[in-house]
Amino acid sequence: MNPSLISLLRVPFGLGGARPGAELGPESLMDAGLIRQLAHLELPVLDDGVVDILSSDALDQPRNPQLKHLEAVIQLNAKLRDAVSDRVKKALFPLIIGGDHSIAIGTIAGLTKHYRKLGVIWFDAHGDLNTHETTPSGNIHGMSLAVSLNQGHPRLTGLRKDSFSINPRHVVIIGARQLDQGERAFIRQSGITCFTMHEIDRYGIAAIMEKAIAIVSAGTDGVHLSFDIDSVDPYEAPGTGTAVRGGVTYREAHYALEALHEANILTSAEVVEVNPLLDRNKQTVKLANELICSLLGKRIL
Ligand code: 4U7
Ligand code: MN
Ligand code: MN
Ligand code: MN
Repeated sequence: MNPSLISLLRVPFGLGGARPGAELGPESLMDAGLIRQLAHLELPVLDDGVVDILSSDALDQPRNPQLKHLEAVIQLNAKLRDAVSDRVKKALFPLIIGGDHSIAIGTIAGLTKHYRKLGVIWFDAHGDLNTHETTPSGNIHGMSLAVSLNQGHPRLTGLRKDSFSINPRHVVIIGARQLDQGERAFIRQSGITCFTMHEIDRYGIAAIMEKAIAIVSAGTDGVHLSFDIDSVDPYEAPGTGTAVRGGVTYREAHYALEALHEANILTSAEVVEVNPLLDRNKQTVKLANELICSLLGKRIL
């Protein structure tokens, strides 16, 4: 990672997902000592504020079952896009803590106002490649990678109108184990690389990270990590809204993020989908903080 100053942005937003609680993620990570832990690593971190929706007006829009809470998602992501863009302009390293995964729309829209060829590593049990036409749930957190690749409802892709497009060949999903029909077609047709749990089992996490790092860093001018905590097995990370068993282990998750630190390719990162209301003994909250520390260079020796 760049030695640059880290701008920590908190995004207490949960309306992109179905289950209440993801909006409490940032507060719970802070309460569990995130700032203190980062200070311990002697990292330059700027506690850089909260990005939230302005009013609840947006929550009262007519219900669209294919795009739930569309107005709130748009309002939040427009603000987040502009905040992230501002931090990149100031040469800061944006570190975003969510919040549900719909916030990746704003994060990535802000990044791609500057990065012309952004690479993306998307850790997730899911593909987040649905559109309003393929979604089985209507929850926009299942559409954020599609929107970031300019696919989906024009109100959502419109958030990216002043942003550079991302080449799907510079996108790698890691940890997938629950893909919907439309998402499989999307992956096949787009050229995205998807390392499912099957490939992690076969090659091991070290080889997968090596391949992923090569793919996102060749011919790109920046690399974003979007880390959905549900990529981790629910045995280790029960506190998340759409848990799927058979995920990456505690050690695999740490190794993956340590390898990203070592590779020194990231220009931004976000951690999403921590839901303290569904957690057990703050296990998931603590894990999220530990993983952020690994990503930013915490070493065992
Ligand atoms: B998350 C789902 F149908 N694919 O679209 C959908 F399985 O950000 C889940 O990865 C999406 O947590 C999960 O609703 C979104 C479902
Ligand atoms: Mn996700
Ligand atoms: Mn997920
Ligand atoms: Mn989830």
